[in-house]
Amino acid sequence: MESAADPRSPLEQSSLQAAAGPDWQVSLHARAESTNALAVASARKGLVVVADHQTAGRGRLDRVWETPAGAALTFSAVIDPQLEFQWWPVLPLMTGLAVARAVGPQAALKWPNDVLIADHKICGILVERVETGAGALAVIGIGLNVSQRREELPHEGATSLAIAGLATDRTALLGAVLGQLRWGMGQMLADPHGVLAGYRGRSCTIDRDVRVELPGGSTLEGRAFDVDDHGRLVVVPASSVPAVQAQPAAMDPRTAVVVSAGDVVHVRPLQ
Ligand code: BT5
Repeated sequence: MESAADPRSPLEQSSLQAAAGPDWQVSLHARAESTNALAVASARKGLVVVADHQTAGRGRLDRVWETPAGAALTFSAVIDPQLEFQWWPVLPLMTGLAVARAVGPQAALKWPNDVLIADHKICGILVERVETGAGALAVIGIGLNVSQRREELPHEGATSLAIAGLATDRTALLGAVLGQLRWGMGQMLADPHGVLAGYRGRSCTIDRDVRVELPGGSTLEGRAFDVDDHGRLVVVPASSVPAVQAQPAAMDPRTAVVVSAGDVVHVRPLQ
């Protein structure tokens, strides 16, 4: 196990496997370009690819996920969600909820699936779908900033568990996140609406003024009103918010725009 004194001591295969438990098969790489790439290439249910140092982490839309050696938890878990197609878009949201539950009450969710602490990004999530002869598997990629110091983070809007004063044992964190992921998968089958309710309960985007950068290059400004049952962000455009200080209840949801993909900037908190 990692010592509390040195959160960057190398990860160990046997300790990770013990923390993960028998539902998962951990494959530890001292160094790998992208755990998602490795997991997609050899996807099988229960595989968990962990990199002690990930050197070319993938974000969404070909962006990069940057983490120094030994300072982050970077891994990809392969699951067989057994979900109807309509529920697949909720998987990244469920993953964010699982990470937030593992991190603790300070963690909040920025749509679609960033985990924040004190409005700073602590975790990024990339879910990829892999078609196999026996159906579709999901590769759940999670990058959690653990012991980075401020100067080791890629931008001012990022933070780490160490900066937040939270526990930094990467082995224990892997076990905690996988445990919550297992819970989330069960909930997705039993009560997906409950997962969305849990997501909304930890959302720090709902009720905020936002700027949404849409895939086509256009921008939508307004107030985030809700996350709907398909996991989409419901935004009331600024032009139809009667007054900037209006309370959410004063908005007319009939003027709302539903966004299924995009990057959100939190413009300012609701007063
Ligand atoms: C994400 O993309 O946030 C998904 C990141 C997923 C990374 C994991 S690590 C394990 C697995 N294997 C992989 O190859 N990937 C997954 P996106 O929403 O597009 O955000 C990317 C943006 O986050 C970048 O453009 C940076 O601005 C920012 N960023 C990069 N590294 C960061 C970090 N360590 N902490 C906070 N923000 C970061």
